[in-house]
Amino acid sequence: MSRVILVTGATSGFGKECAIKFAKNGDKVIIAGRRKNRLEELKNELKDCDIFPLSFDVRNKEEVLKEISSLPTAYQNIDILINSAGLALGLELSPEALIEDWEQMIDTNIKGLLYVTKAVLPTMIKRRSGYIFNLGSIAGSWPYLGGNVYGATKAFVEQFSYNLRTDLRGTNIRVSNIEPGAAKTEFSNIRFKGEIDKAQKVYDGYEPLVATDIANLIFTLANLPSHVNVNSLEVMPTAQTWAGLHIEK
Ligand code: NDP
Ligand code: 8X3
Repeated sequence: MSRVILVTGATSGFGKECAIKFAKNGDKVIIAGRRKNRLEELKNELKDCDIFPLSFDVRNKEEVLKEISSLPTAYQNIDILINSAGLALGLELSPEALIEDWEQMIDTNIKGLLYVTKAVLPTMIKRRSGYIFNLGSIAGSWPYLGGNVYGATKAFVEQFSYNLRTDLRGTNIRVSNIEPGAAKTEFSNIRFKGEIDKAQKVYDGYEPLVATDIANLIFTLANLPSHVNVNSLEVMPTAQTWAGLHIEK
C-alpha cells in the first residue's frame, strides 16, 4: 500500500534521493525545502509519481506548523518523516568561527528539526503508526577540528532521537538516527559558502559516500517489519575511519 512520506531537505543531497527512491516505489512524497524552483524541477523529473511540493524554511516555526497542518487530505496522514534539512557552516576553530554561523546551524539542525517533528507527531500518535528518520552525523559522536557547533547540533539530534523514541514507547512509532560520514552532496559547497574548489577537495583521492547510498539504507530500514527498530546507523565510506587520539607535545 502506498505510504505518505514527508522529506525535508528534498531539494538536494540525501533528501532529494530519498524522495526519488520512495516516489519511484509508488509512495506519495511531500517534498520540502526553501528553493521552490528546485521543488518544481524535482516534481517535473518525477512526473509519473505522486509528489506534493511544500516550500518552507524549517527555522520558521509558524510557517512549519501552518504548512504541515494545511496539507490536502490525501497527504495529511504522514507515515514516514525524513528530517534531512540541515547544514554545516564554516570549518573555523571555535575562536575564529562566526557566531552567526553557529546560530544558523542551531536554528536549522536543532530547532528546525524539532518544529517539523512536533508538527507531524500528533497524527502519527493518533494513528499509532509512523517512522521518523533523523539525519544525524558521525560528527555527533566524533569531534574533529572545526566541527565544533555542527558536531554539537548532531549530538543533540542523536540524543533527541533516543529520547523521542523513549517518549514514544507504546505508540508503535519508530525512530532512527542516521549517522553518515563523508558524503558528496552539496554539503561542503554550503559549508565553504560557494568556494567550490575547497568543497571538492573534501572528496578528492578516495570514494566518498553518495546520496543514493543513504537513501537506499533509509528505504531498507523503512521496509523492515514494524516490530524492528534500528536506533542508530553509523555509515562511513570504507576509506574513512576514526581519527587517532591526538596528543599535543
Ligand atoms: P545538501 O546541502 O545537499 O542538502 C541540504 C538540504 O537541507 C537542502 O535540501 C536544503 O534545502 C535543506 N535546508 C537547509 N537549510 C534549510 C532551511 N532553513 N529550511 C529548509 N530546508 C533547509 O546536504 P546533505 O544532503 O548532505 O545533508 C542533509 C543532512 O544530512 C543534513 O542534516 C546534514 O547535516 C546531514 N549530513 C550530511 C553529511 C554529508 O557528508 N553530506 C554527512 C552526515 C550528515 P533548501 O536550501 O532548498 O532549503
Ligand atoms: C557531515 C559529515 O564528517 O563532514 O555530517 O562532518 S562530516
